[in-house]
Amino acid sequence: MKFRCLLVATLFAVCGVWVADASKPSLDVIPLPRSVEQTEGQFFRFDDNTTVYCSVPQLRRYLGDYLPTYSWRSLRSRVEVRINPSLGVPKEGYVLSVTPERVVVEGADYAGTFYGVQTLLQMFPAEVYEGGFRSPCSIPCVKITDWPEYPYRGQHLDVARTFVPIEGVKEFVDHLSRYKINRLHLHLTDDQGWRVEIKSHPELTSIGAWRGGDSPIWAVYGSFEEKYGGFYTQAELRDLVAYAAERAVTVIPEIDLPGHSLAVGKVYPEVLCPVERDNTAAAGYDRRNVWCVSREENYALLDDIFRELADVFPSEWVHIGGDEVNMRQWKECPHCSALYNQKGFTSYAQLEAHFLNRVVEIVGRYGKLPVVWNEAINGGNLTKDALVCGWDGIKPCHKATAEGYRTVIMTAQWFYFDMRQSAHEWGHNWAGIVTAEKCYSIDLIEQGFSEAQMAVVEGFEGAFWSEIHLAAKPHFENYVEYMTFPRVCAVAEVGWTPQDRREWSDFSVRLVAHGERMEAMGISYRREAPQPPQGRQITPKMTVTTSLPMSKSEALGKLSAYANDWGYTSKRTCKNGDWVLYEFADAIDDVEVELTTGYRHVVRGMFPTGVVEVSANGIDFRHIADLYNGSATIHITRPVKAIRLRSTATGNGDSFVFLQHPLIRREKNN
Ligand code: TNX
Repeated sequence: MKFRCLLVATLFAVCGVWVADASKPSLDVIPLPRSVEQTEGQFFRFDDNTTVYCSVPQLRRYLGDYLPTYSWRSLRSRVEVRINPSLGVPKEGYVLSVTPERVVVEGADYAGTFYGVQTLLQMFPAEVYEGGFRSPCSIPCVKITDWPEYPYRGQHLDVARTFVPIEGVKEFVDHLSRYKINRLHLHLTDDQGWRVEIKSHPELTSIGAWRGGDSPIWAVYGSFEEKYGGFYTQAELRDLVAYAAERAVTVIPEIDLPGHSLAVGKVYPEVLCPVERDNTAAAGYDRRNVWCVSREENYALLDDIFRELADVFPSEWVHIGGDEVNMRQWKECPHCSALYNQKGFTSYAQLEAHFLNRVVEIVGRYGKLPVVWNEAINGGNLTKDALVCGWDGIKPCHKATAEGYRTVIMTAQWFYFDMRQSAHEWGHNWAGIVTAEKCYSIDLIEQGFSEAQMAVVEGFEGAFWSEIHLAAKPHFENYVEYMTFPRVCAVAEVGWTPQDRREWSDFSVRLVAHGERMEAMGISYRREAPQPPQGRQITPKMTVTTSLPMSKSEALGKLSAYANDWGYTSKRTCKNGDWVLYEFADAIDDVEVELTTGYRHVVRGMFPTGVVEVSANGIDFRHIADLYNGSATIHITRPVKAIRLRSTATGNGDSFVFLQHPLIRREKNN
């Protein structure tokens, strides 16, 4: 027996599951538990005869997918899982004790017990996530006493820009719950779509859930010709909520108000301020997206919406938005400006808070508390009941906490998972490159938060905004997973583990060990930075001209000189036949040319459809490629004097086209 234990110990040491260092149990659990003590004995051995007694029916069902689990005790059940309210650990806490004879998981509540189970699963070989293990296995004798540092450990998912079918959302929740993430912030509405069924107003989804094609909602981020979208029925959302609850995850729905509401405005134009607009720059497309504050019927509509929403989502919190409101629409509105004067406001941020306070009243009617984006507190008159999501830098988080608002830290520079993880890959970069290490590095004391401010920090949240998701899809097995894992593991630990126990060097080692686990869980996580494009960039002498009027007079000169790596906007959107011409002083040959209309990393401001033509003499052009999402990469193998991009679309959802210089690379061996 002794020999077998030794053998098992050696085997696991080799496999890296358990390093048999007698003094210090080294598990690779994420998030790192608060306290791990080594106990008497070496291992508990799981074999075909071991069964699990679990007294919590909901958890028994869950655990049954991994281990043989029963509702009664038998001689063989040497593993026990139960809730023990008098355990003496805080909310969501658990104690997991392993002796050679028994394994006991006890949680202070359902969530705590669920987390004890997650820690237990992480002590097994990765194959447990594929539905059990193929051979007997041993886990080290330890006593883990654990509870979270912060009550809110969230992940946000933007399903408005790119729709994620309900099964995908459930799978995402399943993955998040492995790492003790306990909030899914579901961004259900935005300019590009309304994704939640509201039975009293079916047009919100029958019209508002679709963009592109013949929809009144024009596409901005891909999908121009095809009608694209989708929505969740209330039945599907109830199912999601139950599924998430089984995994100790609360789903917080967001209806983004009063801005980001172009989709609603297309369905019910009367909710917008009655201001006439000159929309010629946008090919006639009206891009107003802000609810009118002074139209009383708007609050009746919102009442209907939140009444139904509250019935579907049991969460005590509901997110009501508040970010990036274009207040010019209110200034121009005779009714809103009259209301502004009548209230004696001195800034339009106060008018926004006035609107949101009315929404707070509505959600309060249905037993809910509001969550808002950080701009919502700028007027100084928003209710203190609100939970603030600080996204727009660390300053707004300082402000919110200093004013005593309960605050979730989701600052873009650390927690925006739509940001790139290295220079040469898909993603935004307006908040910089956000690596897992960057995300892990947040330290509120270092960031100057006082004790009083820290006391109102509810926790942390990663955000996945999905403007790029749709266009990225063909290139990734699962773009959401690529962008969120493993960064969300870092958020999980930031929110769970006390700061003085967190160390990147230690976390990163554990994270490597989790590669195998994430794979077994079926997560297409990001493994490493992709290769940068091959070849040497060159800047052959060139002149750029275009049929588009440019916003800045120096634009074309700068583009011709490759002098601005960002680019320039035009004064209007594209029309069918618009062109951009790159003429070279000397013909280029044996090069790869990357051509982009729109932002290079965000498919916006582009020629939605169009062609690439090349010319050997600068006069006669031939078609060589089509633009896809505004871009094309061509390989030139015969001398070319000029390249022309020609739009075959009128309108791109924006009131501008964004132009850049081409990226020209000498191909290898040249
Ligand atoms: C800002 S974050 C936004 C989103 C965008 C995101 C892109 C926030 C409250 N507003 O609408 O998707 O940047 O990174």
